[in-house]
Amino acid sequence: FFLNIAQPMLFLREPSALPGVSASGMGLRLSQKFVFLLFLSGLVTLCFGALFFLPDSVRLKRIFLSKTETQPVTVGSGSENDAREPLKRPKDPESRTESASAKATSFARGAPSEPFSYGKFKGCLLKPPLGRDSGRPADPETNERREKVKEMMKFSWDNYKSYAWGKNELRPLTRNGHIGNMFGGLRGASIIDSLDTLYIMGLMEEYNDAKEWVQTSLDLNSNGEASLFEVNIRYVGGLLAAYYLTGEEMYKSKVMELGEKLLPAFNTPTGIPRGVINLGSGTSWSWGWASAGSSILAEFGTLHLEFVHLSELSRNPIYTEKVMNIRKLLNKIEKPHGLYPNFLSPVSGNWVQHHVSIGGLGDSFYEYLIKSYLMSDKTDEDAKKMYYGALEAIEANLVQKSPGGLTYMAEWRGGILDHKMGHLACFSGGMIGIGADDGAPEKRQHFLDLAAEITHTCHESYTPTKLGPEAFRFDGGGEATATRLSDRYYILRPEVIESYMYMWRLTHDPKYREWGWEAVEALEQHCRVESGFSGIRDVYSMTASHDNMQQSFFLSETLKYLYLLFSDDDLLPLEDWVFNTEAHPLPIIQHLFLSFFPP
Ligand code: DMJ
Repeated sequence: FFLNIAQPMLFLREPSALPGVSASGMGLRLSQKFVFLLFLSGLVTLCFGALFFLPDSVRLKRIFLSKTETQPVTVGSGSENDAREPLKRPKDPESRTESASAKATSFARGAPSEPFSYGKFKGCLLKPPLGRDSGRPADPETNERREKVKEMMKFSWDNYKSYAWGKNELRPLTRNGHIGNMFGGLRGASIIDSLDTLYIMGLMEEYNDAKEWVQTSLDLNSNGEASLFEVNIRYVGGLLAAYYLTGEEMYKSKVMELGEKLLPAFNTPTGIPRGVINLGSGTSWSWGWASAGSSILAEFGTLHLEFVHLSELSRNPIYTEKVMNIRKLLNKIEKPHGLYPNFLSPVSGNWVQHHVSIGGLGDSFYEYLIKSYLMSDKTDEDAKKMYYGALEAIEANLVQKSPGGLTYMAEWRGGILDHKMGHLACFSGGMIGIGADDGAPEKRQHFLDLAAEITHTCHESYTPTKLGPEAFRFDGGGEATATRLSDRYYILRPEVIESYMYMWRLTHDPKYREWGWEAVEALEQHCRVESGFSGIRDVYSMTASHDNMQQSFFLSETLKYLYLLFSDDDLLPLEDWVFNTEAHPLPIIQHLFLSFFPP
């Protein structure tokens, strides 16, 4: 492009240098050419200039400018040396407030210019990731319970290895593997989802088998249709966590390779990604079932944590830019009663339907707001504002009290309440709990109480098998009960146990460990089969009908949260780690977010 302009300019400067051309003829042709070339170069300059003045010129600039030129601009007057300083966190958690006020100055230094250093990262953690003694509790009964959970993990893993190795999930009744169509031809979802669980449990032989499989057999050159959300939370999240915990560079290169393959999903008029992407061709489209080609809030809103870490590791802001663009749009768009509906058009950037839910289709969007704030070491103020704003709207419009006194979150359909809560929505007890401390001072206790009430309601739904249904209702005389046959199944989901784990860490109320143990016993009684664990079709029947599926999130989340529940708090301490929505731990790094987006 540049050469085509430069060549005629040379020609005009030195016409006589052209061999075999008479002076007069040359003069005539020269003047014609001169006018033509002048016109042409004017046109080209105009077009080229116009590209840079388009509203979202960042992407275009990226095409024309070198990578270094696209790095964020350094603000303030920090020296070059300052810019290269490693990102530091205070060693003393008490001094966190001080660190927050120091942040503005640190940020003035701009983006880190050195490649990511694992050694420096480890030095920034406040505590050792596995604690003093791998989180082993002093109390013998708790330790026994923890050992039981570890045994369940080993049992699930061994059976997966025997009958489904390399496939996505184990079918424990038929003793074979399941591939499914969520991961676009990627394999080994249970392996990727298990890496960090095996590692923190000290199941090292199993962990090494998993690591070797990733090294030798995880093929990222697949050509199928993948859910952007599922690949992100399980594969990207799983590989990131494995890297941060172990420092194995192989995980880092794999996750970088995979991250790049997800980028074309964002090539839409608004930058809101579509739900499905072909990992080979990069073509993307919306789910057939999503109304009017829309994208789903819980899907495009559950990328932030992983994508910010992809930027951190690669030192390439593109991933953070993609998720910041989503946030920008969500911030700007008008929200009915302050609520975020579940469906948004990636073409117009408008809501498509006014259905709001803290359960399926909405859930982890809210989770990622508060976790983005926490993961940035409390520097990402926008995420904080959006989270507490959303929570206020949820409290004003969705939070209800049942006649029997149970607090629950209803769903909202264009202003009409559906008095139903999904199992998925039960993560919100934990979410509100971890966000309580950073709310307005007069609201902190209230948030903690609300978190405890929601967790209590979800525990109430776990009856009589002591496992809970997919959805439960509070109308028609029901109190946290599935009134429809089709809502009675339990597929080894983690959300209720997830909330027990957070509430335990926050309050140390022994009831959460008791409730967790109830769940362990119920899983053993109703879901354990000869060759693994299986979901069940009816939580109200004491005779189990199994669904023949050991979900990968059982290994990644359910068993991990149970293990953490019975461990000391110094195993993956919350001062240093946030869990992505698939329970993969990602580190809190001071300035992680702001190093690419200074305030
Ligand atoms: C997991 O994949 C994640 O927790 C996700 O956010 C919701 N669904 C499953 C577990 O139920």
